Amino acid sequence: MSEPAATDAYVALGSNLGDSRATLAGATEALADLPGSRLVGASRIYRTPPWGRRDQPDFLNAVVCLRTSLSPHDLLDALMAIERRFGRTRDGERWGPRTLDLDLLHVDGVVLDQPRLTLPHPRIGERAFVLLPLADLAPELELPGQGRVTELLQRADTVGCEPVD
Ligand code: A4P
Ligand code: MG
Repeated sequence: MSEPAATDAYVALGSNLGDSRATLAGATEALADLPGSRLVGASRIYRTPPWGRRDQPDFLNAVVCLRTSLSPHDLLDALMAIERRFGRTRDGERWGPRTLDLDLLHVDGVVLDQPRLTLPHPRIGERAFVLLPLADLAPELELPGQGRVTELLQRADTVGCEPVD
């Protein structure tokens, strides 16, 4: 039986509770170990001011690229399982502090508009904490319906966002 074709998938990592550096390193390893997947790139790590809800600690953010034969829905399930493994709880509070947030940003060739999975992630263009690390990996990437990463980054508010390594 032939293997399903592999595609590039971009995953955003964020953390602002606990040992965020160790969490991002551990989560990157867990992503690289997913079945049918390998890590093809990892951005620098950025310290970023909290977006959406200001009264919480700064975040560390990064983006990784996986080449994977998992379907987008299977990949999303795997991201949620890794979040739980790193102590993520959902208290229903939107944009609140978290040990680990993994968002699926984009999968090459895939556009989806479902509540459970929207691709590309609909809020990439508003978020310097996603665009800065994504531009480390794929500045020329064209996000369907949103535009090219470098162009979105030029319009984003990057004040207070700094690489930490
Ligand atoms: N969902 C739909 N599409 C996707 C997708 N492409 N990737 C659904 C991931 N999930 C997707 O997510 C809510 C639902 O979105 C899921 O059930 C999934 O099926 P969630 O992770 O349960 O909830 P959440 O993380 O609180 O919501 P959301 O909207 O993902 O939060 P955000 O937008 O990630 O905001 N500031 C800085 N500087 N850095 C940050 O990383 N993060 C947040 C969290 C706020 N402020 C931040 C940061
Ligand atoms: Mg999320």
